[in-house]
Amino acid sequence: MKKVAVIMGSDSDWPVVKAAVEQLKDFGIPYEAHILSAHRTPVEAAAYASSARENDIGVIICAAGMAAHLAGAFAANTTLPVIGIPMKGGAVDGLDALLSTVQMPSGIPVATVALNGAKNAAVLAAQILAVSDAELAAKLDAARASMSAQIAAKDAKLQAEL
Ligand code: RP5
Repeated sequence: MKKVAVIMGSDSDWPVVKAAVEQLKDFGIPYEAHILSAHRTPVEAAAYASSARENDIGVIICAAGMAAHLAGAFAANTTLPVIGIPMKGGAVDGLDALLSTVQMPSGIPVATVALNGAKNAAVLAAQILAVSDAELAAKLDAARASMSAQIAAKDAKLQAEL
């Protein structure tokens, strides 16, 4: 199976981003995680993105806050799918990161999840890899079934209280 690369702009992003890594572990997806910055380590970030495909990576997740150019900078340097996580925080609590991540120019997409949406970034990465992996697709189906069962149990509990 191809790896998922989980990239964050700062170690301050890690407490949120680790939820993506936990989800990848749950699905048994190989991953690597790195701190790279579009602004503070631009050369290293571009080199990582440019060589990602030859390094057996299938999907790249990029988390960044404020003037969040990390996902866009990665997307500019690879044709692998890039998923952006805009991070809450800063003077406008993530609105800047959301717009910086989602408003990409035509032809260079970034699939943007919600503010701090680390778990969904990992699930989306899994769904992309599962296009050509039946075993992983079965794990995704099982996770959906488990979610449905949990909601049904909560509804039954609610009904008992009415
Ligand atoms: C962004 O700036 C990072 O992704 C982080 O969300 C934010 C703040 O970074 P630090 O100043 O905490 O390193 O580049």
